[in-house]
Amino acid sequence: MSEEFNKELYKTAARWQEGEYEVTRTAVWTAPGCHCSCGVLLYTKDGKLEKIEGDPNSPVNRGRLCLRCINMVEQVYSPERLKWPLKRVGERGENKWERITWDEAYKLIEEKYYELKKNYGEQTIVTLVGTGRNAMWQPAVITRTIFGSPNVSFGFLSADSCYQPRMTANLIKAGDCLIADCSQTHPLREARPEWQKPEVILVWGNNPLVSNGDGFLGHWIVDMMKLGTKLIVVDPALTWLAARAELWLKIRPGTDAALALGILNVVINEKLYDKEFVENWTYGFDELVERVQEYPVEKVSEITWIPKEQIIQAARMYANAKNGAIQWGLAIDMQMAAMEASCLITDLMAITGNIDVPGGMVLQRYAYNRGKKYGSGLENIPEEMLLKRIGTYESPIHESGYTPFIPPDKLLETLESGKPYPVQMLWMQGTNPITNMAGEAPRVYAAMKKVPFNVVVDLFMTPTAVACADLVLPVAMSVERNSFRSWWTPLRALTKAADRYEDTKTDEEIVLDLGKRIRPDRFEQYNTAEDFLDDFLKDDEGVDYDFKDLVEKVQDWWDWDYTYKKYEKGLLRADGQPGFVTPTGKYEITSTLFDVWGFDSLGFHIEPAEGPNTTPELMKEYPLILTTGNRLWGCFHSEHRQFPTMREIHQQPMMDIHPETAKALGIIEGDWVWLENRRGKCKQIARFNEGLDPKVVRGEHGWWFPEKEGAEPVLFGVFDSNINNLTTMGVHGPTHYGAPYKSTICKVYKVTPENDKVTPSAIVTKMGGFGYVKK
Ligand SMILES: Nc1nc2c(c(=O)[nH]1)N[C@H]1C(S)=C(S)[C@@H](COP(=O)(O)OP(=O)(O)OC[C@H]3O[C@@H](n4cnc5c(=O)[nH]c(N)nc54)[C@H](O)[C@@H]3O)O[C@H]1N2
Ligand SMILES: Nc1nc2c(c(=O)[nH]1)N[C@H]1C(S)=C(S)[C@@H](COP(=O)(O)OP(=O)(O)OC[C@H]3O[C@@H](n4cnc5c(=O)[nH]c(N)nc54)[C@H](O)[C@@H]3O)O[C@H]1N2
Ligand SMILES: [Mo]
Repeated sequence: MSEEFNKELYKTAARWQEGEYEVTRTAVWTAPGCHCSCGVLLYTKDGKLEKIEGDPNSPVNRGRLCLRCINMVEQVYSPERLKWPLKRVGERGENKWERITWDEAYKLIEEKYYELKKNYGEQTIVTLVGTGRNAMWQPAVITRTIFGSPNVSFGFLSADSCYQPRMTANLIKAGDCLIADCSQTHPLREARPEWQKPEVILVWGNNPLVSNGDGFLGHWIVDMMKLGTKLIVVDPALTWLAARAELWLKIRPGTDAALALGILNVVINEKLYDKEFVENWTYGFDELVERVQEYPVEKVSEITWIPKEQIIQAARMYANAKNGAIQWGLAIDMQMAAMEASCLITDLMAITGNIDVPGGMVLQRYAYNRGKKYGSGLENIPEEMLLKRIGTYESPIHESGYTPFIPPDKLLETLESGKPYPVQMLWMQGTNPITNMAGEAPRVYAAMKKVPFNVVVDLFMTPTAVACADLVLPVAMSVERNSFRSWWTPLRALTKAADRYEDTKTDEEIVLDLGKRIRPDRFEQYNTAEDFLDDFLKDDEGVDYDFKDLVEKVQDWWDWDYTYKKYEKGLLRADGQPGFVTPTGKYEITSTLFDVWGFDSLGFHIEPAEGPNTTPELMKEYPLILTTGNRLWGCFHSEHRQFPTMREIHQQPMMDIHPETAKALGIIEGDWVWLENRRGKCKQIARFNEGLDPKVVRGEHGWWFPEKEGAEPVLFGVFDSNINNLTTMGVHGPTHYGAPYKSTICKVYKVTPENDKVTPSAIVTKMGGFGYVKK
């Protein structure tokens, strides 16, 4: 470990006594929600968490913590937490429950399972999972290894439009994922002799200081800025980083593929690319040269609303930099041309010679290849069962098994039509679809109600649980669980420090308990959840350690492969040859896999499904472009609304609007306004934002009101401010990846006593919805 860390001041042991506190040095992940897993010191007394500090010796966060973590004590002891298993007693939606024991809950699940298996087949059990929390492999194992069903869906996230397009582009083109190199997780950090800071970071469709998405801590960018790195930011709104950038490209939502083509046009035509890399390591460059000629900067400027000069300047600045990183985000995935934009931006990283170089984009795998995630348990699904996956036959990426998921939009159609078979049970672990994840939430609500038996495994009584669940299982929080994690950040133990809250169980324990009951043959070797973790940790060749080692040697387990230019050194491919893990061994600008799937592997622009150029008629009624879901400091998706401190910071849902636009609509800042389009409406509070184009508004996602009545028609007010009353399901580009969550349209008008007599929640739960039928 580096001398940089002050061992005198900050201990490096896994656990010690400090006065009356026991201090556990570990990391937290979820629950409650987060992508990050920062290093922490947990201070407990008599098994109770009393305070939490950032671990100064953690190379990941170096002592820093976000407000949600600092607020952990309030969250762990929130009286709102689910305390024991609950069985529905009233009608669905009445919010009437009876306390049952875990044994009774498991018996109920077993009974259902055997009944469904006998009468309908295991495939009629479908699992919905959420984003990258510590509830990824657990529901996957329950579904595939225990229930034997092949149907795991990324919740109801339309067109898998989070991270899947970006990762797929990286993987098909470069064979591995590409992560911006801020020397982030190395103990020596900036002191590594072989490292150089990125001269430029292009922050694209991402607000990393708030979101810290996919394990990338936003403050690493601030660290780089302090070293002199310059920023280019692509965002329709003026973010904190955009305000400090050399160049801010204020893009029209949903046109990022066009911008990428414009930038590539300049890079290629001005010959700013890395000729050596292109010549020796790429496949299909000439086709890209041809393609970008279709996108001269004038045309791109028209499509994206970004001045031509800025596109040229951005291209020159990024390509001329000695090394440049791209920190990209969700907005790339949430558009029709998500896959196309992802491919093009990956190409930009490649042809500028920024792959696997210091301060560029490093080719990464999970630490020690320990990546137990959504694909877990697939090895237990026989071929004939795989053929029963819902909806995959229409989407080559899904059918080929390239993703472990089934397509969410097709799942919705299946719930509605009962074809190819009626779904009999939904297992939801770590997702709250109608509140947050699903596009067209009212439609998803109606479809989920039709499923005969639903289980929710969560921390809180959510609107989804009240509306649809028959059984609710309470889970433990991060500080109460033993687990581990590996992502683009090092492998780390998550060590239990606090006693278990009431009668909750960890996600891992639920896997074990159910496994022992339903598939004892597959679970007989495990006695505790820790045995299970040991097994996961040990299954890679060559490394022999167990969970206990991981906990105790907390200081030793920081790992990232920081070798650069691995493709030159034969370090990527299983055959030991130089090259990338692709069919051609080259970086694939035109993808052989895309050819097989029948997709155009060179990116192109796709207009948003609704917008000035596609639906000019509709724009007369809904004249504003709506982007949704910009992240909030204190809330992770639908979570955190029940914690008083987080609500003090985010009291109500806010929508951003340009003051001129608001003025023309008679709206003053702080007014409640309706956002409405063909599919529905919701209300949020207007907040002025001069950094937006006057024709663009932004609405927050994930809002419900735990303080309101749970029973329908109120249902915690879940549809009242739900931006997903306005978004879509079943609308996406040709690859089935990427839905326009961040580029739809709406109108905005003031809420008045007259137009606010019937709440959207009542409309959806009692009046059959907003009446929109897709034509
Ligand atoms: N606090 C908090 N952190 C989170 C989450 C959370 O809910 N809360 N969610 C987690 C998850 S699952 C994810 S995927 C990540 C996502 O985190 P990010 O990738 O940061 O995504 P967003 O905050 O949705 O949007 C980022 C930026 O994109 C801009 N934007 C909107 N539309 C467009 C567009 O069409 N093009 C471009 N270029 N930009 C656009 C928005 O104005 C915003 O500033 O955050 C993760 N982290
Ligand atoms: N309009 C719009 N909608 C969006 C987005 C947007 O930008 N705009 N963003 C989308 C994106 S990128 C994503 S990834 C999805 C995310 O959607 P989801 O990941 O499904 O997030 P939530 O709906 O908040 O549901 C998460 C639930 O899991 C519970 N939970 C938290 N931690 C744990 C745990 O460790 N174990 C278990 N068992 N449960 C846990 C929480 O209490 C919560 O009820 O939302 C999407 N929705
Ligand atoms: Mo996400």
